[in-house]
Amino acid sequence: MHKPLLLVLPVALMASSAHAQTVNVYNWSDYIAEDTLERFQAETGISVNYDVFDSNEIVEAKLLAGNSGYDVVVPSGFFLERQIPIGLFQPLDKSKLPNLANLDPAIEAIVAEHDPGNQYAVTYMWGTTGLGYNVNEVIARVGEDGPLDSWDLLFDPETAAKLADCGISVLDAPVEMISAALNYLGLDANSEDQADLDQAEALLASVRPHIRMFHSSQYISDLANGDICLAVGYSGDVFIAADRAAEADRGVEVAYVIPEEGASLWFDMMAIPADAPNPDAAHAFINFILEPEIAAGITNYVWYANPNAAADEFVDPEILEDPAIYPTDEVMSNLYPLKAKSPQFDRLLTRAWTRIKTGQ
Ligand code: SPD
Repeated sequence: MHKPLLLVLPVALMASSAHAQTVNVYNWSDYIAEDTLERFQAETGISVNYDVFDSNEIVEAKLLAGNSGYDVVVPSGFFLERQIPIGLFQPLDKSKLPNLANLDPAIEAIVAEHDPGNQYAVTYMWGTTGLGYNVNEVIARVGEDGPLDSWDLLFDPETAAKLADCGISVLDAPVEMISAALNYLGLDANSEDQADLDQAEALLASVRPHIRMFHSSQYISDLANGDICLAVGYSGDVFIAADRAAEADRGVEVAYVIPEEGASLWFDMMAIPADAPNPDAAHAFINFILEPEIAAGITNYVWYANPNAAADEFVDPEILEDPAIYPTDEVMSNLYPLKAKSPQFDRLLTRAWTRIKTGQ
């Protein structure tokens, strides 16, 4: 009489507690497929509170303040790297993440630079930061033979001046923008040297009059609508803009380029805050994202590469074979990974960035 009860009761309890569970997720904007959250809820019974951000600095400020209320956050590796040692995350319980087996060991090895032993975080998606442009408007101003695959579009003051009237937007992301300037100057993109930073600041200041907007997500719709003609942007976001422009069919053609001088390579990482209210639900969410068809579904919708080797067969061949999304070894050799910044450099960087933005 007692045995069947014992077998049945825990299942009933599990089902009712799963229904009562919620996972609080904080992710980048425009970074998930339309049906991902719905499918997660249908599969696990866990509901999702989903908030979005467009800057690593915002996530970091919330985590540092504590009690963010989030169960899963998705900072980039070069921010996560300095957040792990100060105790902002809890170690993953890998026994709850069987789908870790799907991850590409080559990507695991790269992100272990940020998270030694892959103990605290799992790659969500990864990409590059390059240039998105309105093909017709830019060619009309710089010519077919202009520097269409070069950071000259932004950093050469004469070229940038030609594009000022159709609109230049840059990321409001100091690490990204200063690294791009350092790299363009032939310096180490991750340099923390004051003299190097001064040169990068001077370069950005020289083109500042031609920059219309500092924003890290608005360029998607602005490019798609033809409201700007050049954006420093995240790879997938520019592809989303290109897709929306093509769908609208109003004569706007958007292209993404990894400039010949190189571009940054970054990895956005799912991690569980130390004070997460529901770590079990967080593990369930991360494990779900690691399902091959789910990861592929996100990639197919947001045009970012995923780290999931088992997902490749479900990724649209057009995406899988695009070297600007899944870089070949040759493209990869022209990318520089962003590294964590020290607090000292961060202070210098923040001041420099404020001067650049305010034009002082
Ligand atoms: N819309 C999704 C944008 C993801 C950008 N990741 C940021 C990487 C920072 N270097």
